[in-house]
Amino acid sequence: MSSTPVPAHFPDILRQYPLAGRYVSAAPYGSGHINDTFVVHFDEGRPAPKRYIAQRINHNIFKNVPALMANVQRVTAHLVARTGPDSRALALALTQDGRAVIRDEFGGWWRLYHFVEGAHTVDRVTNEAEAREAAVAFGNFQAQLADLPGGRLEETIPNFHHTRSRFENFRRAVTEDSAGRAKEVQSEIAFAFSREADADVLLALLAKGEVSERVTHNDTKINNVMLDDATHRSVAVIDLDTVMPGLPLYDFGEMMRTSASSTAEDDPQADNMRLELPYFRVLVEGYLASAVGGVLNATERAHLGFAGKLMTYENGLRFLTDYLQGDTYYKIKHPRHNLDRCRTQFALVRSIEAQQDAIRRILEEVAGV
Ligand code: ADP
Ligand code: GN1
Ligand code: MG
Repeated sequence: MSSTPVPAHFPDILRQYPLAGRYVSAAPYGSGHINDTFVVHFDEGRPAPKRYIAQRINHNIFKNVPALMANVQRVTAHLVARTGPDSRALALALTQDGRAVIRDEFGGWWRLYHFVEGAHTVDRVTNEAEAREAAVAFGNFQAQLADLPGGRLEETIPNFHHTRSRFENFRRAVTEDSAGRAKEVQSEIAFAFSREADADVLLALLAKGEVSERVTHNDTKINNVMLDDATHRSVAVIDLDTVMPGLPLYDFGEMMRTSASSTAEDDPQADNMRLELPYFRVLVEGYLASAVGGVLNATERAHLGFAGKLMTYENGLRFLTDYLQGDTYYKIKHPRHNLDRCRTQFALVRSIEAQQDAIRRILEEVAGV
């Protein structure tokens, strides 16, 4: 699926919200791989338009949208309360009758967020300060949710970071070969099988109680944190669809995968991809300096580098699985997009392995393990 245009019935959706001003326009927005995101402009008689983010939630991926939105409502309310009156945290707009999500006549699920103004996202980290900001933001985010009331959050995608189950899905995709593509990706398949044992490492530590489950974000890509246009400080963590029980190591690992890498996730030239150690160092510094730093135990701190390798491997497996299944999950812009993404991820796994000694030295220096 590629970027979706604004549907003709979009004004009908907006009419369900008590919005001031005159609807001016809407356009596809951002570079997320999952939902259909649109920026919406309203004229309220001021020089700058009032903006919203409308999203059609991908319900092929999120099977229980009402439960997902119950999570998002709980989390956004808690974050707004935690961050105080000047909060720029992600906030939902509700319909005339107080609903956070609506269903259109075609079965699509929609929600509306207030636009976080004066801030931006980046798809690639361009300097160390940005990487540090992301690490502090996601670390603080996790700490802010440590006392979320109301019981365990719903798992919006069961086994999301259960790497063993991701591996078994991949194995099944190879066996079924439903798109007839297995033959052309033999070397990627072989690489995936060669690292199978990694899939169980964190799950085994969890089973032994050596690392613990918390409320985590689970999709800590750099473009899921908004940075202030002027100060470049983080102002809001967004994309809350996968906020649910997880391991802090998954959040760190996803950051390392996207913020300490040398090129884009979909660079067609996979050999451009390697781990950038200086960024890895600032991510560790930032994560440990954030409010979550104090709660990570020595086992968790010692596995920060491994977590980056695991999340990179897991994403590589997921892209390869989607390629083998004929591109049914992620949005793609061309037929080899998922294969390109898989190749960069496996190149990054190799690079992390090749730099293991340096990673260990940084963890000794910065994390004391
Ligand atoms: P996906 O799940 O598809 O990644 P996101 O929720 O991350 O969707 O949204 C996609 C992009 O839209 C983000 O990377 C960000 O640039 C932009 N965006 C999302 N929500 C907001 C918001 N409330 N204010 C401003 N920009 C936003
Ligand atoms: C998806 O939604 P987005 O683009 O932030 C995916 C992540 C992957 C990522 C790979 C719900 O993230 O798990 O790591 O693509 N989100 C979901 O870029 O599957
Ligand atoms: Mg996103």
